[in-house]
Amino acid sequence: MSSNTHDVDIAIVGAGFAGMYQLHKARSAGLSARVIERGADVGGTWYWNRYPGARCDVPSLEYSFQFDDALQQEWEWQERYAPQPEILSYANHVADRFDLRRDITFDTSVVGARFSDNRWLVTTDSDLKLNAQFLVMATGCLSSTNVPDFPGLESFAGTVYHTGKWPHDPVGFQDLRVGVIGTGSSGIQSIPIIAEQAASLTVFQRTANYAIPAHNAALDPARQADVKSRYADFRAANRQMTSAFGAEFPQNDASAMSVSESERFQQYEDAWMSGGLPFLRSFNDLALDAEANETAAEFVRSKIRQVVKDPAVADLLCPTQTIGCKRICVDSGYFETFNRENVTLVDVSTEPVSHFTPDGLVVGDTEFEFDAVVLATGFDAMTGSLLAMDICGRDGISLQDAWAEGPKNYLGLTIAGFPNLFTVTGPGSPSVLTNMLVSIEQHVDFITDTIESLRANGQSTIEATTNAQDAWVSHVNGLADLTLFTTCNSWYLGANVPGKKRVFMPLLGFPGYVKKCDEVVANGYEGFDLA
Ligand code: NA7
Repeated sequence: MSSNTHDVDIAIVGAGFAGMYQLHKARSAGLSARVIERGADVGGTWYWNRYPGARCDVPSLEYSFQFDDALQQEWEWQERYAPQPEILSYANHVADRFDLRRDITFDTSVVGARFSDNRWLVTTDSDLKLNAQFLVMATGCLSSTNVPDFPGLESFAGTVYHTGKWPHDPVGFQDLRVGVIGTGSSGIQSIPIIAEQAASLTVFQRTANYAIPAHNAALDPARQADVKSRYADFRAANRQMTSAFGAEFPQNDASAMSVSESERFQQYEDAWMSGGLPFLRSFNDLALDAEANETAAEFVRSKIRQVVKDPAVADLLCPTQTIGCKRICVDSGYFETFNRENVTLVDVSTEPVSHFTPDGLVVGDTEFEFDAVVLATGFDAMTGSLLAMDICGRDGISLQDAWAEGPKNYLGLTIAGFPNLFTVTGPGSPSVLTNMLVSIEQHVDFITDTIESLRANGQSTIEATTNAQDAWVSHVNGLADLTLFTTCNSWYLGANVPGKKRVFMPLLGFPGYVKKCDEVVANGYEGFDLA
C-alpha cells in the first residue's frame, strides 16, 4: 500500500447532510471513517446551488436533523422556507458542533472504487486512497449537473452560469442582457430575482411548470417555540403520515371527484393560500386519477391566467402535463415576473435552442444577444454522480454494466454484486419524494445498525441477492405504474437527460418503506447474503 492509502472501516463519499450524519454515526458506533468531498466545505447540494433565490421547498423546521435534541433546540430558523445561505450556515454549524471536518478530505473527488479481497479500494483525483471494509455513497440525488450539449456554447463571449454550480463570489446582473434556459425549480426561483436586476431577461421555456406560492415569511417565533416544545412527537407523527413525505403535509382523505365543484374549488383555494407542496395533498387521488388530477391542474392554470396580463404569455405559461408528474415548484412571484416590461418568454418546446454564437444563442431564425446566460437545466438526477465514478464490484463487474438498463438495487440501499456498498437515498428508495433529511437519517441509521450487527455476529460482508433485487425493482416500478408519475418527461424518470434509460427512480411511500426495512432486519436480513 502506498503511504497515502488510509485504512478505515467506512469510506464515505460526499459531505452533504448524508455524509455528515454518516460520519457522526460511524464515530458514535466506534467505527473509523473518512469522508471524501469534492467541494471545499460541507453542505452538498446547498454548497453548490448558490443561485439567486435558492430556497428549500420543505419547511425549515423539518428540513433539519432530528438525531440530536440539543441540536434541534438550539438552532433558530429565521424563515418558513430557509434560503440556501441559511441552510449552508446550518450545515456548517453541524460540522462545527460535532467536529466533523477533521475526518473529511475536501477539494478531492472520488474517481473509482474496486472491491477486492473483501475490501473496497477507493481512488481519488489526488494520491489519496482509502482501503475500507464498507463504502457509503452519500453522493446526493441532485449533484451531477445537466449541461445540454448546445453547439457553440464555448464560443459564447458572455458569461455562462449553471444554477447547480454557482460561483461563490457575488454575481450581479445589473444592466446586463440575460438569458435563462430552463423553467424547473431553479429557473422559477431565480428568474424573479434576475429580472429585478437585469436590463432585459429572456426566458427559454421547453415545458411550462406548475408552481404554488411559497407565501414565505419570517418564521413566527410562537410557531417555532410550539414545535420545539414537542419536536420529537411532531417529527414522529409526520414520519408516519400516510401522505408519506416525512413532513407535516396533511392529506385530505377525499377523492376530488367525490365533492361538488364549489367544495373542490374551496379546497384548492385554501391549499393555494396556505402554499407549497401540500397543494398536492388537497385530495387523495390527484396522483392516481387523471380526471381528478385535471381539476387541480386547471385550478393552477386559472391562477396563472389571473396573474399574467398578456393572454398569449399566460397561455404559454400554462402547463399541460398532469400536475405533480414533474416535481411542482414552490415560487415567490414567478408568474408576476412575466408582467414586467424587461422580461420576454420564448417557447422552445417545438423549436429548440439550436446553437450558441459569440453574441448569444439562436432559436429558429432568431439570434438573441446576451451578456450572460444562466443554464437552469437541472441534474442527471439520482444516478449521475454514482455512474460518473468507475465502481467495480465482485468479479470486476462495473456499475455502468450492472445498471445499463437503469438502476437496479435492493431497498434502494444495496446492489447485488457490490458487497458492503451502500447508497444513501439511492434510486429505489423514497428519497426525493420525501423530506430528504428524514430519509437520510433513516438510511444512515439502517446502514450503521447493519454494520454493527455484522460485527457483532462475526460477519464481514453483506450483499443483496439477485432474487431480492429483482423483486425490489419490480416493486418500485409496479408502484409507479399505478400512478400518474410516469405520464410526462421528468428527472424522476431520467427523461431530462438525452440517452438516459427511462425508469421511474424513487419509491413511492415512506411509511411502508420504513416498515419493509424493519421487517428485513427482523427477519435476519432477508434478501441478503451475509458472510
Ligand atoms: P429541473 O426541474 O430538471 O428543470 C430543468 C429545466 O431545464 C426544465 O425546465 C427543462 O425542460 C429545462 N431544460 C433542460 N434541458 C433543456 C434544453 N436542452 N433546452 C431547453 N430547456 C432545457 O431542474 P431544477 O434544477 O430546476 O430543479 C431540480 C430539482 O431541484 C427540483 O425538482 C427540486 O426538487 C429541487 P423540460 O422540463 O425537461 O422540458
